Amino acid sequence: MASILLVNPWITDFAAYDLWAKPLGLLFLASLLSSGGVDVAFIDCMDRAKAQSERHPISGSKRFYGTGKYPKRPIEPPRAYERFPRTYYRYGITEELFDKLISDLPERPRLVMVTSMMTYWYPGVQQTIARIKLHFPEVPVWLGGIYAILCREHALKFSGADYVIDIPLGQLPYLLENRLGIPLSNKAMWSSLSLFPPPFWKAYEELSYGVLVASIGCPFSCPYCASPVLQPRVDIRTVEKLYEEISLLCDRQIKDFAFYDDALLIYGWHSIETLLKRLISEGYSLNFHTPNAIHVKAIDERKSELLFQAGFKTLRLGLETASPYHQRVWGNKAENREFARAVRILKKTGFTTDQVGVYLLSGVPGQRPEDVRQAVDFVAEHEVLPFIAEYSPIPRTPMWEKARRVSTFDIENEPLYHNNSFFACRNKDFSYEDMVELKNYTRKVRSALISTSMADSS
Ligand code: B12
Repeated sequence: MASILLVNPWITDFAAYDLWAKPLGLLFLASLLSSGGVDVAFIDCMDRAKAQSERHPISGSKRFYGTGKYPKRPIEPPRAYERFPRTYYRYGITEELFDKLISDLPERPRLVMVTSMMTYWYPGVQQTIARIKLHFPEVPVWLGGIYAILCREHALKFSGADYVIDIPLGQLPYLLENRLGIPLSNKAMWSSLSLFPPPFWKAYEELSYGVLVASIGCPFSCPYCASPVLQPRVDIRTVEKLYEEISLLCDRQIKDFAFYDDALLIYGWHSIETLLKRLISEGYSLNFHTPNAIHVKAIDERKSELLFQAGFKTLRLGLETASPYHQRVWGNKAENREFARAVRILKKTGFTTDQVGVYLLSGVPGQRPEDVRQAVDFVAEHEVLPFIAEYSPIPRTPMWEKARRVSTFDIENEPLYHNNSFFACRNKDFSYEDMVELKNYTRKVRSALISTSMADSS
C-alpha cells in the first residue's frame, strides 16, 4: 500500500488563538485517501495537546469551550514587517517534536501533502516544507488549500513545494494515479461533500472540540470575501453524515462543536434542522458555536428556538457595517432594521448578551473611522457584543483592485501585506492609530456590556 503523509503547517503571525481552528480540508483529504486504500500519516504542527505533552517552554492552555492559546516562540520578522511595532511569532509544536514525529513514521512516504490557510501565513508553510525536505529530500511535496488557491503564482515560486494544487478535490484521485501511479478505489466519493467519510479525527490522540461543515458556498457575493472563488459550487453534507461525525466524537467525550459554514442558516439549514431535532429528541447535551458568523437575514423565531434548544452557546452575526450606504454596496447582507429584528428574536428566545457577538469590518477602503465607531455604538445599543474584524485585502475578490489603489504597500506581490493585523490599506483618512483606537474602544464597550448583563442577571 502506498503511504502519504499529510501536514498542517506552523502558523506565523503577530497573534493567533485556537478559536476552534482545525485543518478540516486536510482532515477530509486524509479520510478520503485512507478509505481509498492509502496508508495515511498525519502531523498537525498546531496540535495544542501534542505541544503540551512535550512541555513546550511556553505551553498552550485551555480556555472556554475547548478553545485555547497556542504555544509560541518569537521569531525574526520577515523584511516586509521590519518596522512594524509588534512581536512576530511562530505558533505550534517545536522543531524537535516535529523531527521526532517524522522519525517515528513507520516508513518513508511516497508523497507529502501540505495544506495552507491564510495567505499571509506562508512563511509557516515555507518553514514546514523546508523541514520536511531535510528529512525526505527526494519525496515530492504537494501544497493545497487557501493560500495555494488564492496566491498560486507566489506559492509556485516561494513555498518550496514541488507542486501547487488548485483543482477541485474531485479531480485529485486522477492526478494521484496519473502522476504517481497511486490508485484509489473510491474515486466517486471525492466529488461531493455529501459522500466524504468523517474527517480523520484519529490523527489526534487528544481533542477538546470538533468542527463540522453542513454546507459549502454562500448565496451572497460580498466584494471583500473570497468564498465565491474558494467554493464556487454549493454542496451540502447530509444529516446522516453529520450525525455520524457527532456520534463518533461523542464517543471520545467531545462536547463542543464549531460550524465552519459560510451560510449555515441558509444552505446548511437543509441538514441541520433535521440533525438538531434528532439530537434533541435523543437527549444529547452539546455546545455548538458559529465563529464564522451566521446571516442576520436568515434568523427567524423557529430557527432561533431550535438553535437555543440544541445548545448553541456562541453565536456570531455578520453585520459588517451599520452604514446603509455600505450595506448596499457591500453585498446587501443585512440592513439595520433586519439586524434589530434578529437580535430581538435571539434575546426573546433566551440568548444572552455574552453569547451573541457581531462582526464589524474595519479599515475597508473608502470607510472612515467614524463609520466603524457608529457601528460599534449601534451594536452596543442592542445589547450584544461588537467585534472588530480588521479588513484583510484578498486577491481575486471584487474589492482587490480598490485595495491595491489605496494601499501604499505592495499587496500585489507580497501576501504578508494581506495580514489583518498589519492593516496595509491604512491611509490618511484611516490610519493605523485609528484602527488601534477603535479596537481598544470596542474592547471597552464589550467589557461594559458584559458587566451590565452580569449585574442584571444576578
Ligand atoms: C472557517 C473559517 C475560519 C475559522 C477558522 C478556520 C481554521 N481552520 O483555522 C475562524 C472563524 C476562526 C476564522 C477566522 C478568521 N478568518 Co477565516 N475562514 C474560514 C472559512 C469560512 C472556511 C475555511 C475552511 O475550513 N473551509 C472548509 C474546508 C473543508 O475547506 P479548506 O480547508 O479550504 O480545504 C479544501 C480545499 O482547499 C482542499 N485542500 C485543503 N488542503 C489541501 C491540501 C492539498 C495538498 C490538496 C490537494 C487540497 C487541499 O480540500 C478542501 C476540500 O474542499 C474561509 C472562507 C472559505 N469559504 O473558505 C475563511 C477565510 C479563510 N478566513 C479569512 C479571514 C480573513 C479570517 C480572519 C482574519 C477574519 C478577521 N478579520 O478576523 C480570521 C483570522 C483567524 C486567525 N486564526 O488568525 C479569509 C482568508 C484571508 C486570507 N488573506 O487568506 C477567508 C478566505 C474568508 C474571506 N474573507 O474571504 N476563519
